[in-house]
Amino acid sequence: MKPMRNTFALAACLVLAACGFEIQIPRAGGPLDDITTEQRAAFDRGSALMRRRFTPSEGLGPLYNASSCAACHEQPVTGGGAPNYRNFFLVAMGPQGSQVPLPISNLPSQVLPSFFGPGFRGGRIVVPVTGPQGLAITMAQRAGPPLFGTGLFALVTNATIIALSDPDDADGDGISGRFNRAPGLLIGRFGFKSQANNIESFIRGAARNQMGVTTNPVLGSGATVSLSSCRLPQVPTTGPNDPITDEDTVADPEVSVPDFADIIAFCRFLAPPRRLDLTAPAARGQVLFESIGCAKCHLMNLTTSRGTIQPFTDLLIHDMGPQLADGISQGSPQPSLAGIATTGSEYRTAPLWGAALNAPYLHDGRAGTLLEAITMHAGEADAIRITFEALSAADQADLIAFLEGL
Ligand code: HEC
Ligand code: HEC
Ligand SMILES: [Ca+2]
Ligand SMILES: [Ca+2]
Ligand SMILES: [Ca+2]
Repeated sequence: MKPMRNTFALAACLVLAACGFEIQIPRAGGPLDDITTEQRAAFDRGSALMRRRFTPSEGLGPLYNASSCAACHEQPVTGGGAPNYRNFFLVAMGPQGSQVPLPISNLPSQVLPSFFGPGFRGGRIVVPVTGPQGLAITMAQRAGPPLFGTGLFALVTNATIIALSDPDDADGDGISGRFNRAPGLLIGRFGFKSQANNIESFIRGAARNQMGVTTNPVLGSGATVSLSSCRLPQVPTTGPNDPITDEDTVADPEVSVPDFADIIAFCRFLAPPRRLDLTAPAARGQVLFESIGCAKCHLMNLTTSRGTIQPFTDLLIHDMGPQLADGISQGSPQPSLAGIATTGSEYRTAPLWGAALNAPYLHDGRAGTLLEAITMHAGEADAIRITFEALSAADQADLIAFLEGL
């Protein structure tokens, strides 16, 4: 038995050596390379704080889904995404466009918490089929997305996003992406529907709604991309310059301002994944990716105030058809001639950098593989998906090889 195992170990070492040591360098999880020493120190402290598990006596709850940020942002390393068992539910009451959180258990947002802290009644919130006066109840799932490079979206100017939008498909290519706006009419970049503009506000919402952890502002409205005032996207009663409080007995804020600043620094400075060298199949795949139209939404190059990045998104929201539609309306989308004021079937073009590291895919993690994610495209992407499905198996494999190297 023992010699056998050694033989396996030796063989494994030889295989690794033959592949070179490149596979051992993590492709993601490190900081941007042009940050200062102090920013780097804040990033490192922030990484540890992402993994910090809060206990009820430190402020966890009273309602929560997870006890740390990393619970939903840890695959394959801190700052990544999460497997489907970490999915949470959104519950919205009322018609699209004026949806509100469920009027029970002091829910601060549309995020449905799975757990109750001490002092609160145990068990789960029972979601009624319809609300008071027969108001519609809409439920949807969300899967934790990777945060690699996400902070760079704050450096894309509003003018860039506005110039990319084509709400009425004036150029007739079948694609009518529009920008979404956070409350205060600020152009959105963050979240699955580009519903948020200020990354600090977004994270304060996550801490409150996912962990029951309260925070004070660090930069406050100073962190909005247009530097004007804005309200928290998921905490309707609190502005970005206001402290968040909750109803447990732990003094607020439950995370100190310096610690919270480090968490924000981690999210702002987390670098995009390192791209792999372009293999011959991947190079052929890139040509197909562009020629069949994937790059119309998954835009290769995006200009930022610090140079060009390759996130493969336009940060616009697109109608993805009835199967992917979730009936949840977030933000105030750019007006269009079609007059649709809600985002129930629209999503931000998913960034494809690090695609190989990002499974499961789509807003609720319903796709387990890249191929599945592609074949679930509809709506504005209908014609392009049909073109993809008509490709030979070899061409499809090349296109996926391209995605795997991003
Ligand atoms: C229960 C799971 C869960 C927890 C816990 C959680 N997140 Fe998230 N996170 C998500 C999901 C899901 C989204 C996408 C939400 C949406 O857009 O509706 C998200 C989005 C984000 C985004 C924006 C990503 C983008 O592409 O625009 C950031 C930044 C972020 N989270 C940081 C954090 C931080 C920091 C914490 C801890 C304070 C945290 N998250 C806790 C699940 C979670
Ligand atoms: C009309 C715009 C549009 C076009 C065209 C388009 N996509 Fe997408 N793509 C999206 C949107 C929006 C999402 C996110 C949908 C969701 O979250 O439910 C997405 C998600 C994805 C994902 C999942 C990524 C993740 O992390 O969840 C992959 C992979 C993908 N697209 C690849 C492609 C490929 C390959 C093509 C060309 C065959 C293509 N897309 C064409 C808009 C588009
Ligand atoms: Ca608390
Ligand atoms: Ca168009
Ligand atoms: Ca408290």
